Amino acid sequence: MAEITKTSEWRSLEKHFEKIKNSHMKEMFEDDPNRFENNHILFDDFLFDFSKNRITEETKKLLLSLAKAADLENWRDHLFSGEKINFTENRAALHIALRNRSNRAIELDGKDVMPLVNDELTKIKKVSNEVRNGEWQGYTGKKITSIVNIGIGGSDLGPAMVCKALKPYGLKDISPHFVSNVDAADLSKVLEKCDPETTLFIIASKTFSTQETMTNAFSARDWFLSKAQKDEFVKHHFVAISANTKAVTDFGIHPENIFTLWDWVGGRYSMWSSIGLSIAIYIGMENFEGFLAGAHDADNHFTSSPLEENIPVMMALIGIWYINFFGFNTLAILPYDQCLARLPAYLQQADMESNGKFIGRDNKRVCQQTGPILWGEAGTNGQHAFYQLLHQGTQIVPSDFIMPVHSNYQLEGDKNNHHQILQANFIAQTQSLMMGKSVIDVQDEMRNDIKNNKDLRKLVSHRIFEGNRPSNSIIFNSLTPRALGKLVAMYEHKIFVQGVIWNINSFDQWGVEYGKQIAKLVLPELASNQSTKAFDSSTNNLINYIKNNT
Ligand code: G6Q
Repeated sequence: MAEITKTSEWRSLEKHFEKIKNSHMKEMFEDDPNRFENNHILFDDFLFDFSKNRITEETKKLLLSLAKAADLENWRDHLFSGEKINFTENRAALHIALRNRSNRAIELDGKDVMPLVNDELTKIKKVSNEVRNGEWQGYTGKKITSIVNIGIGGSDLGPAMVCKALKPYGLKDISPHFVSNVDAADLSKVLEKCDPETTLFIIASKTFSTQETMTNAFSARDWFLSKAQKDEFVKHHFVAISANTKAVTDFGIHPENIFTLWDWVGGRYSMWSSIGLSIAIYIGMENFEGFLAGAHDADNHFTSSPLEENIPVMMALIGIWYINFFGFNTLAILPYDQCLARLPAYLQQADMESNGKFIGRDNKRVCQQTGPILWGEAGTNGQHAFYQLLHQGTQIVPSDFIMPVHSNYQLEGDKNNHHQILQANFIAQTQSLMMGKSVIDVQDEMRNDIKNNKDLRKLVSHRIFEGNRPSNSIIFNSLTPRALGKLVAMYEHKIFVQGVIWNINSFDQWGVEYGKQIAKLVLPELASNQSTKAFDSSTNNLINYIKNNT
């Protein structure tokens, strides 16, 4: 493929950008009474409204041509047919097989992977049922009441986000905990809440060599054995999910307690696999299957909807429009549901680890910006903090507003309409970011309060809102396992589409591997009695300062 920025489609977008870069959405809405009609997609109970974006019919047409020029449809086929598109690791990216509820054959190296996936699901079902119904007992015969997932990055963020989001579906007498940071504070705080007799540790690590996870796993085992005393009891309290069976066995986990992961499942795409065991235990297998089914619905939508009616495709193209043409380099994820508080962190990994790359598939430096800096916070909390910058900052932050129509929570006899207030805030924000507030409106508003014209003139400019700040609105019926599966999978495909257009490999993560590598070089220097000269002067002095003050 030709360098994307050199294609005629890219050049047409550049020209078009010059034409519309100063257009205001307010006028676009005034000019076209059907703007919403023409700029939203309904998919099951999902409404994706992208009308509050700085796009015209022409923009959409040109962006869709860009997707075609990048051969998107073919790449989508490569992804779904198990080709080794993660070429730097010689791996397929087959997370879609993990949630393939149709059970159609998906071949890798000429072999259907579905029997493997189904066997693993059967095992997840068996263990999660046993833990939930008390058949799985601790070493003193007690039922499990705490599950502690020890993992980091892709082996933590997904299950942690989902268990929080789907708490209303969770079993009341089991508490899920997540330990990721090697900072002892993380594990200590969780252990304070647990009893060795009733705790099941899930050691989640694809490689089973990640320093943070292994350190926490060894400490958890020490904590357990300090009470249980006998190694043979480890079997009742430790299970592992890994692609590295040997390392798991060496750690002392019973072979029956090992769940398999394959190299074709990337860490950040792994919560659909046995990495989701904590989810299945907490919300039950039926709900976990609902979650998978939601993702499968999104997969079908992505593969079968025409590009212009395809939510992940349109999300991706709008993102490209902002990042590569307007130079708006961040994306805010703003869920108006407290249960989705961890969604921004989850998507931050999914997006930034997948598309934070400067080398293209052609092994050359890319000529355009790639993945956005993704961040966010649950609404309405963000409104009382960083939304100031969204409304009046010099940088423009395209934002995704996400909200269910019905909340899973209702206060008894709720006379105060919590959810309606939340909804009103969501709508008010997207509307005002788009519309802004003009000088005349501000003057009218202030005239009653400030009688002195001189003061009025001075203060007006501070209260003006330029508007024209873009947002997507994603509204769905309620936060069910199926809806959550759908939502996350749509973002996964949005990320994929952008990776295709930027011609990068969205499925490796050499930056993460680099972090793992360098920490191992520093550790012995910190541990030795000698002062270090191994690195640059800043690094040496930081290490020596810590040692001198320990
Ligand atoms: C995800 C990344 C990374 C990974 C963690 C944990 O895509 O590869 O976040 O999940 O580094 O790795 P392990 O599961 O091997 O411990």
